[in-house]
Amino acid sequence: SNPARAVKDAVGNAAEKVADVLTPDVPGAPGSAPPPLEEPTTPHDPLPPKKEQGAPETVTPTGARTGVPKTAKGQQGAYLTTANGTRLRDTDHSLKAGPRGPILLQDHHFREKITHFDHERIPERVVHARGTGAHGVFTGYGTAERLTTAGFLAKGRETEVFVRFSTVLGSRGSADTVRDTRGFATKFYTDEGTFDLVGNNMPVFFIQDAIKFPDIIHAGKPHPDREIPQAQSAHDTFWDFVSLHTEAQHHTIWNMSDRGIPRSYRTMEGFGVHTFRLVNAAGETVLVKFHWKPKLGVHSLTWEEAQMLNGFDPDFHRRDLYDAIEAGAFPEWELGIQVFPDTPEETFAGIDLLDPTKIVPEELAEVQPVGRLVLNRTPTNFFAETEQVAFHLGHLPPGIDVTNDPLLQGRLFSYLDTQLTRLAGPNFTQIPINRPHAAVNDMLRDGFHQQAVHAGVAPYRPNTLDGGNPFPAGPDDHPFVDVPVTVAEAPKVRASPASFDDHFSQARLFWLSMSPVEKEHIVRAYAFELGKCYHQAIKERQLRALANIDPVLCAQVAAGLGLPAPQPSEPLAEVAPSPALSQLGREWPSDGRTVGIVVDADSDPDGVGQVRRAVFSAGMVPLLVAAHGGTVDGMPVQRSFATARSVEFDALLLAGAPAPAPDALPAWDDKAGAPGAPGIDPRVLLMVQECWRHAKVIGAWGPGVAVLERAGVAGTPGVVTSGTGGEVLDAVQRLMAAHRVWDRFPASIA
Ligand code: HDD
Repeated sequence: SNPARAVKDAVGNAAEKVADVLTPDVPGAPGSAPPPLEEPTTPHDPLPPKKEQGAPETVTPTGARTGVPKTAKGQQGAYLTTANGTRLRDTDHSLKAGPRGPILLQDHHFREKITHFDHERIPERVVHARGTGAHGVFTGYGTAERLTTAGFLAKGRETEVFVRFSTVLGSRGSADTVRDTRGFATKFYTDEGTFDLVGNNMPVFFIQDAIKFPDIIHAGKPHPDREIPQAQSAHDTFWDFVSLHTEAQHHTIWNMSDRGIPRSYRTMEGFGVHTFRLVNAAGETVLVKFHWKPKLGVHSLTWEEAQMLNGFDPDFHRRDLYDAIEAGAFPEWELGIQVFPDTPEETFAGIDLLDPTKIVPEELAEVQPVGRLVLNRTPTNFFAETEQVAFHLGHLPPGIDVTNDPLLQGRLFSYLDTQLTRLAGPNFTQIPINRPHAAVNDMLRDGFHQQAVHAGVAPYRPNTLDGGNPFPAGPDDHPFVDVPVTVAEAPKVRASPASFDDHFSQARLFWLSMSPVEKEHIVRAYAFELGKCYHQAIKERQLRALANIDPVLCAQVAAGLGLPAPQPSEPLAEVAPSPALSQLGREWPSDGRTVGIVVDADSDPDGVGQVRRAVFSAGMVPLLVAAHGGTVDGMPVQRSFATARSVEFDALLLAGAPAPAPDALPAWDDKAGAPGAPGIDPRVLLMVQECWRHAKVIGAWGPGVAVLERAGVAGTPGVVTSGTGGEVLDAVQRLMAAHRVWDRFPASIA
């Protein structure tokens, strides 16, 4: 398929929408006076309500009205009121005994305002506290119809969804680009009840039994004495645990790989991790694993980029998701399933399907597409939607059931339980973002924050007083089916199956599947993380685990730590690599990618204008970078040298060779300047050097070519210096399909 065409199709008229934002007749763009920003004084209604602001609707046992108007919303009328709707004249001064006097206890408005404020925060999630979400639509392909009755997978069926992406370890205010697993939780509001697919961007987990979850999380969270380090695994308690608890080694090598530092939420795969059971109308079952495949491919940051971004833009992933959606470059994934026969052994190709530390390589069981997800709307209010959304693995629609994976079984308890504290009670499914889109007629009553005004007198069954309502669904009314799986007669034990004892074979499979450059990144990640540990014994113990994965990996990490490489304690597993696990070797569309364009007074304005438009129509985002804000040749400057940093760009174009500006603000924090080519602003040189180091495509035309020559990078792989601006952009875009200029990384590992 033609990637450029795919980009066009994907972005469609949305790219035009972005282009509109920068056309001269839009307020704020050059050529028209910016609108005055004055406080409006004529009372008018607030913004019209959005769908998600509607209050929960409740079906009563007798079908009578609930008393809660469906249109209830947070903001009505033009005037400021108390929480009880009394209009207020003044909210800027407390009621005092004279202008200089003390505040009166009787000031009920003051007390209401401050009391509410004092209670604005709710507990953050105990894990996955840092996250961001978006609304979208899922469309079924109908390809799974033979396997499951789940209606949302039917051909052409559209289902609204809300997705929340997250990191695991950090607090709510921590940085986005830390090395960590990412959460990928999807709420499908199906008309047969809500389905929550609560997955990660890695297909395996640290532990095989949910009872160990507090252990791995206590080990990964900051040390309890000093509460550092924040949002990272590079510390003693994490490595103490994973080196002792070797079933964590497979997930850990994924975390140490580039998958631990995604370029964007849009470029992550998602995995349901566990094996689930699908059941069709005839009651036949199969076992499946869920996969999300991103349309843009799987891409990662480099470690240096990730570290820089944590300072330069700690909200990088959040911003990237919102910007892409608001620009119309809607993120897309295909949902796929790997299908396995539901045999009593629950294994496939010798792999235990109940062991969440194991994958089934795609080469052995193809991922078959069953539907498509498009994220097309950002939340209206972060707290109401993204913070209050509550996922739970027990939110299952008819046609999908669980298996006995002991991690999944424990999760079925934890997700309901955690909301009771986090959302303060059992009625969290009535919060608008959690409200099912299917009709609800339960017999759950009362509790904190009950929103429904239930009618009737008989929330019990059987009853005659409410006319027998609600009625259990018959077999033809499409109820949830608990698959009648036979439970083996077995002694009550605290034990795992013997197959769960294999802790290294798949970590080795992952290592052997990596390209040389990916292997090198893994080595460096281990060397960094273990290098941050204080206890020698922990480093040595982790090296012993690496020896059981691969001798080259172990030797290289040991060299980085300055320690001897131990011998394996068990024979190395004979495993075939899975090429599908590597991120390299394929080409992808470049929708929503960011291209920095450096300009100065000598740049050719027509050429720059054309390149900018061409970047737009290719579905990417051009950012004009110049010495100062404002405009250059009538074009708005989006980044000045003071606000730009290379890590924001996927590719860099130079249409000028800006000289240092001695009379403007100092070019550098340190006025002595920075080393580099004389006559070129050192911040531009730094941008070029960083982009080159991070293996990004760089292009230049006109005076810009001189910058690349002076920076010493002209003529190296992935640096385009010949042709017009348009020709340079074409060549740059072709190279961007591989994400990075991989040839630029020296590969020392075969
Ligand atoms: Fe979990 C949140 C994913 C194992 C207990 N988990 C949470 C979120 C994701 C995952 C994406 C964030 C949901 C959101 O955005 O609101 N968790 C996973 C995956 C696991 C996993 C893919 C293994 C395959 N989790 C796991 C175990 C337990 C938990 C074994 C407990 C026994 N997870 C929780 C939790 C959280 C949570 C404490 C915190 C906030 C929440 O649930 O709603 O219940």
